[in-house]
Amino acid sequence: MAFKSASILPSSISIYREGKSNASLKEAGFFGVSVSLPSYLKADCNCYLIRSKELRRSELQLPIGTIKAQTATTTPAIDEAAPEAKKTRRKGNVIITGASSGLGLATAKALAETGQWNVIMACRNFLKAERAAKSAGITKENYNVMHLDLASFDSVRQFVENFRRLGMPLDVLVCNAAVYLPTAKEPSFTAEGFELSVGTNHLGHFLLARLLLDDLKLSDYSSKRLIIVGSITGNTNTLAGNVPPKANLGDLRGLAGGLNGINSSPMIDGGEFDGAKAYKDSKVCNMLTMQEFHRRYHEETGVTFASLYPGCIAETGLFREHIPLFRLLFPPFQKYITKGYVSEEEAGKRLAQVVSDPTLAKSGVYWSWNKYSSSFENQLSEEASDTEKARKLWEMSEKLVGLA
Ligand code: LMG
Ligand code: NDP
Ligand code: PMR
Repeated sequence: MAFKSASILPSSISIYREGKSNASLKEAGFFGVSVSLPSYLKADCNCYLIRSKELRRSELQLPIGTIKAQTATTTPAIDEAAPEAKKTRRKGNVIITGASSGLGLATAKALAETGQWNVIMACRNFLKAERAAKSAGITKENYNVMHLDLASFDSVRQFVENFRRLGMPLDVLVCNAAVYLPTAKEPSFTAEGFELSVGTNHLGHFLLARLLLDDLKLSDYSSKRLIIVGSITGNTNTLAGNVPPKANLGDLRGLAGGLNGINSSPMIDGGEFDGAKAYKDSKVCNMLTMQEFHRRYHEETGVTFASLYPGCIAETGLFREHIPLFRLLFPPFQKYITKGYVSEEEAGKRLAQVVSDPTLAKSGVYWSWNKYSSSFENQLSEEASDTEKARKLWEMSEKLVGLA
């Protein structure tokens, strides 16, 4: 565990690397500078076609996996069971967006392997997702692939409808999918005309999560959760968050204008298009949204809302648009220099913990891991924990996705 500072940072900026919070450490810094910092600085049947079997499941409110694993005669026993026993007997149902590669796929695998979870892989490319699941060795009793394109509100709404038709309870939703367009010179847009990174990573997930909250509320699972993947690069209280261009939502004027690049800027803060900044801004939105969900709904619904930085998974598809030299140097840079590197498998286990570990049930938390892979509650940057900005972001996002 280590909190580090670097000479490129102004003295007022605080940074951390992986480490326990609430500690003050002294260690050689990133550029050899030694500093002490306080803690806070630092294809087959796995599709959603509705068949008669599913309709019966729908009536019974049971997950597909339960039916596959048990005979019909065992199901009434579940209904008759004492409430506590009922809570723990069935498999959990978890939707993971963007489970066709990287972190999402690794998390799907980690959860499916336990035999305790039915993973709904919500993906824009159905065939790719099926192939990915197969080559990852996820067994078919433990997953379904459903089509979801977060860059289209129609697709998000259609997904929710299709999921509801399955009749299975929803216990955990993981908003994981993302796009990163660091080399784009011009913005690209979602179906409804929002800049693609914020449109996909934030607005698509915002609509999805708002709609599926109703389903989560109905779950009788022991711990129901809504998880939105965040990142260190959106947090300007870290070294990684200070690599230009830095995240900054400003006064949200671009978002208020519709992020369409026509009569408004494509950037949330109203500035010139910058793909790397748009991604980092979208991650700030993800972390603010998680906290606003927590403030608005945790008490009323009992749902746990959480975000996380899983570590730097330097080889995922996220960097597919970056220049080849970056893709070549970035993994060794993270492995040997920053030591922030984490494998897809390890990152998947971390997110799987946030999904299912009873010790990570606290709501409103941004989880990180130290170098021994122990989780801790991390501190968000000033902007990523700004309650007023979170409220404004929520209200504007509601309008943009058509919920207000
Ligand atoms: C922005 O540039 C772009 O403007 C934007 O469009 C978008 O692309 C965005 O975030 C994406 O980037 C930001 C700028 C950072 O990025 C760069 O200029 C490129 C930096 C590339 C860094 C990639 C990591 C590769 C590092 C190479 C090291 C290879 C090491 C392999 C080691 C193997 C070990 C066995 O701009 C800044 O951050 C400004 C500050 C720059 C600080 C100076 C950088 C120091 C480099 C630190 C690396 C240390 C290298 C030591 C080399 C040792 C070699 C043995
Ligand atoms: P990947 O590119 O490997 O995975 C992203 C996934 O999102 C893919 O499955 C992709 O689908 C999917 N996706 C993209 N656009 C859409 C869309 N419009 N609709 C539905 N799905 C879509 O990247 P990572 O695994 O690295 O990223 C996963 C999460 O982890 C992201 O939220 C990212 O911000 C976060 N993260 C990543 C870090 C890293 O170091 N890699 C660090 C910190 C956070 P397809 O396969 O079809 O392209
Ligand atoms: Mg960063 C402790 C140092 C640290 C960590 C944990 C990360 C994570 N990065 C660190 C440091 C640095 N990075 C430094 C010193 C530099 C300048 C050389 C640097 C550069 C850099 C670039 C150009 N880093 C990057 C990029 C990207 O394009 C990645 C990005 O910003 O994607 C949005 C990235 C990342 N660095 C990370 C992590 C986790 C990323 C990727 C993804 C993300 O946040 O989702």
